[in-house]
Amino acid sequence: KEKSKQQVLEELRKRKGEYVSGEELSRRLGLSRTAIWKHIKALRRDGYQISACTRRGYTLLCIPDRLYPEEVTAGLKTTWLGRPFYYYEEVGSTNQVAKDLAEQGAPHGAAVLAEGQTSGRGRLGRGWLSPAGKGIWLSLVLRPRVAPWQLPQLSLLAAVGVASAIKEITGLEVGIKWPNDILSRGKKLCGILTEMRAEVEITQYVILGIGLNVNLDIEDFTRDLWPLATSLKLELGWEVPRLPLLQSLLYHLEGWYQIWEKEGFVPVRESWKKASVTLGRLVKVEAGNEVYEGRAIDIDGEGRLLVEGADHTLRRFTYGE
Ligand code: BT5
Repeated sequence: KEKSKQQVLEELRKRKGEYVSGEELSRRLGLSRTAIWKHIKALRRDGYQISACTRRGYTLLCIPDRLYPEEVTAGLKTTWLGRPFYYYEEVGSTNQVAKDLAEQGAPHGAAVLAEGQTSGRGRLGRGWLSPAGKGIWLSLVLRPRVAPWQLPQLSLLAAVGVASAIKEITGLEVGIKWPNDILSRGKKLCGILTEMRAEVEITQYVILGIGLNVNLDIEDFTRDLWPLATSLKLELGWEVPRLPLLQSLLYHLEGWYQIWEKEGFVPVRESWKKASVTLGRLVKVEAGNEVYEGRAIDIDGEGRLLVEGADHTLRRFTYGE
């Protein structure tokens, strides 16, 4: 039933801008006129705006602002990222769903997306606000063939990929705050949470969680986030279509991942440094129980942040705040 509904949609999509008669649809798809009408009604319930006109038939006016897997994969230019694509209306945390799927053997590149999350996760046990339909709440299952110590590079890579997609779709130049917050005018647009299962030498899988604030209005944020957080809509003043943004995000992430596999960390590092708002600044790094102050000098060849203290000693940080 789902399949023939998708076929009806496909026919209407092919002929966008014109009317297709119920008779023709029923002939092409081998379905009864009643069945066609039922599928039209179901598509409307999914949010597709379809006009029905006596004697002329049906025409697709508008697709819903939903990230349905059929819509996402229809225009997806990736070869492996986002395939398969798991879609949910609402989950606790897409990272948790992705982890469970990875444990059950989900392949490298599998994606989990939810319209809304009820207990979105930040780092270090913090939460992530994820109102329905307003953002891209996405987790990717990756199985990199690298040792666990190289994985911080992957989070930096993710930030570079997100920045590329935002630039392509909206033209907005964003900044990256170490390790991988995406900022606009100093406020957080996107957060990245990397979780993994690894042994000493072998990486089993990495879950790359990306939370991108797309069309949140100020009232969608809790008051405590007003000075700290923003969305693309708030930055640009217009509603950003999530579907092409998501497709671009997967495309750029795949592209950067492939560069990383072939050429190593050097090109990723260059791009990260260009977008960085951390380097050159006085910073306070919190790692574990330790707090270290100094100037952020560079990202080294392994992806660690180099901080020079007042006494000119250099410290390297893999993780931290
Ligand atoms: C992060 O944590 O920035 C990582 C966020 C990752 C979220 C994605 S969504 C898809 C996937 N599934 C999940 O369950 N998680 C991932 P951190 O650096 O710890 O930042 C968390 C802090 O940012 C919170 O304590 C708030 O202060 C703030 N915050 C919460 N929600 C926010 C939002 N929507 N936009 C901006 N800031 C937010």
